[in-house]
Amino acid sequence: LEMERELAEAIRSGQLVLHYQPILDARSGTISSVEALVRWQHPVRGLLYPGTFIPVAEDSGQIREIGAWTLEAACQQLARWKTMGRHPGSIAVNLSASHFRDARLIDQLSELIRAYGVGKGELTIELTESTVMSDSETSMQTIQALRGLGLSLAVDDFGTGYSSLAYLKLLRPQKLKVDRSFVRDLPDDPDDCVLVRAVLGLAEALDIDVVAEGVETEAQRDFLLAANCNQQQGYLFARPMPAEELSGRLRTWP
Ligand code: G
Ligand code: G
Ligand code: MN
Ligand code: NA
Repeated sequence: LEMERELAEAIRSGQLVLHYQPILDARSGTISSVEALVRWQHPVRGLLYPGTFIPVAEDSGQIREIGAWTLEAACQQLARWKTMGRHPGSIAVNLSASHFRDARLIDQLSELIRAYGVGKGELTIELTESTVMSDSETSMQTIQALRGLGLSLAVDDFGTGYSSLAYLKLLRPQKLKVDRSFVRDLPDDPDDCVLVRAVLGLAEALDIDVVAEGVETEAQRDFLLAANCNQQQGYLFARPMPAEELSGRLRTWP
């Protein structure tokens, strides 16, 4: 309860910050998009990571407020980078299941897109398999609405949840993000090698892009490149960092 009260104060008084982690074309080393990750600059406890407060916020319902704040901060940063003559490609925002199911989400997004001049594909929504799979009828409608707004859809932590291949065919997300648990033991674990190649084959057949998460070693990078998985994210390339640190590395724009 103490945390809940503090979190309400944090949202109100601007203690939340976004850090950005680039997703690279590992072949050329250029940044193709960035993922926004929320942090809490706590006045006493220092920089807190989402694992320490997102679960609390999910229980208290504050996750929707955090989500609304995150979406706006990301759109604002996108506009700022464009004004600076820099472009992140696309900014990806993680959306919680309850915010995804919130009836106000689509209006919120369409207002942000208008207010910040967000172009088609410039904002990506990351959803987990369990989020899209639950209540699939309503999910489909929300996904169609997101797409109608020109947003791009990524399935996060792919492979860790319950999902059917039928939903991939139906949803046609732009991106699958292969969970880092499948990347960790590459290239030594033969099962993971087979699994990752299978996901890549499936995605290629459905014309969906694949991002490998949690790439930490050159051996992982090289295995993935050889398997034709160019889009990679992980500590090998960069950790999540404040926007100002990333600005100089973004492609020039227009
Ligand atoms: O750096 P890392 O500790 O940032 O993130 C841990 C987890 O928190 C990840 O699973 C990520 O998806 C989640 N997360 C990070 N930022 C947000 C956010 O803005 N909203 C939601 N719902 N989850 C987030
Ligand atoms: O669930 P989601 O994919 O949104 O989580 C992103 C999380 O993964 C963030 O906490 C981010 O800090 C973390 N992360 C990013 N790159 C790496 C990496 O190379 N190794 C590990 N262990 N975590 C990573
Ligand atoms: Mn993510
Ligand atoms: Na993930």
